[in-house]
Amino acid sequence: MQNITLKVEGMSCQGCVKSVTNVLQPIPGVSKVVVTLKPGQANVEFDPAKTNVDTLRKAIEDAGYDVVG
Ligand SMILES: [Cu+2]
Repeated sequence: MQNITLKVEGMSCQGCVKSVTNVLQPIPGVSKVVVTLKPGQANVEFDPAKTNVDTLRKAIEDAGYDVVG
């Protein structure tokens, strides 16, 4: 298992937190998702054999938020 914290910009309320959580959770290989508003970030635990950071990043961006760093 690999654990990464992505900096997410554009979240303004708990609804956004839920949206980001909801797009990450169903990705195959993702086992744990903790999204926080302040600071705006997503901590994700995933199986690197099944998914990767680019996939996680793209899912967040497709939901309308920016991943920085
Ligand atoms: Cu919101």
